[in-house]
Amino acid sequence: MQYPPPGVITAAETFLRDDGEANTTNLFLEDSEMKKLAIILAVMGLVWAGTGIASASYHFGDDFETAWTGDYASGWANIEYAHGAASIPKMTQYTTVTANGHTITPLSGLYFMGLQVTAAGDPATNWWGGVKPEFVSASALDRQYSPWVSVSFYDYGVGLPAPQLSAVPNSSDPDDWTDIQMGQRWDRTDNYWYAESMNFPSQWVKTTVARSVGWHELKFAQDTAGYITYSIDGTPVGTTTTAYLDLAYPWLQIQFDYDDFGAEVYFDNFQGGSTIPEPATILVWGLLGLVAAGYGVWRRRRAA
Ligand SMILES: [Ca+2]
Repeated sequence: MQYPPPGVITAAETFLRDDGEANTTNLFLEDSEMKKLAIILAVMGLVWAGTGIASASYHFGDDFETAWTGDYASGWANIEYAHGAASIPKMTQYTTVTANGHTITPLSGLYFMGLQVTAAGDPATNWWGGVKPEFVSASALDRQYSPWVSVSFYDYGVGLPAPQLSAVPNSSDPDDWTDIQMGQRWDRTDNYWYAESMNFPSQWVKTTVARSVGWHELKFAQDTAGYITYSIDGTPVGTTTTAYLDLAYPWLQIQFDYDDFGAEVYFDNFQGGSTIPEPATILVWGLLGLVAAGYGVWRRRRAA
């Protein structure tokens, strides 16, 4: 079989909203303009600690409660692929999967809607599909800020298909396009797996966590040394072998067998963030200003 592909994201940093107010950590805000984009952007709450030293909480997410039109939720896009034609996933707001299994605190307190990702590419060439958020600040996910990314997914308890959380963290090797992945595998019915691919192919590691029907949470969290820990439902199950510069470019993936074309998987509560101390706060606010002015920090990974 083919292992899931390393994703190649050529552009990431787009829009961020600075509400300009002092907030408590992880406070979510929604304004009329962002409603049109059907995403929740919660960014940059200044938190003053008891010592008087300011720190900032950067938080982004999408709970998929707001409807969208077209094949991609607002703020989301297809992901590129370095080894051939890009997959063609389709994003649909779902209402049919029970919310009763949710154990993760939702972004906005709403469990009703989620994200269905359906394989919609050419079944002769695609065995996966991936969608990427375009509202994430890569610079705020630098390892010095202890960044994290998580998502809930629904496991039907069968072998097919497989929802996965992925990211393409930067390393010090300019030719590297390593990605990290975590979740189900389409041809495994026992436990959850994670992978770290230094270029190609991926090296999958079986966790000790058995698959079970219902909602589960996948999470990446990076320490200041650069290593990224994989967790399932709050339990750490492994760590990357490489120290990365950041936890940038997260994305969601569906992986399936060719014969299962049209398969679909379910996600909800995609989110992430970091903690930024005062000196960096100034820098990030400056970066936010640049973004607001229309400058994106564009990054291109080498296509193999
Ligand atoms: Ca939701």
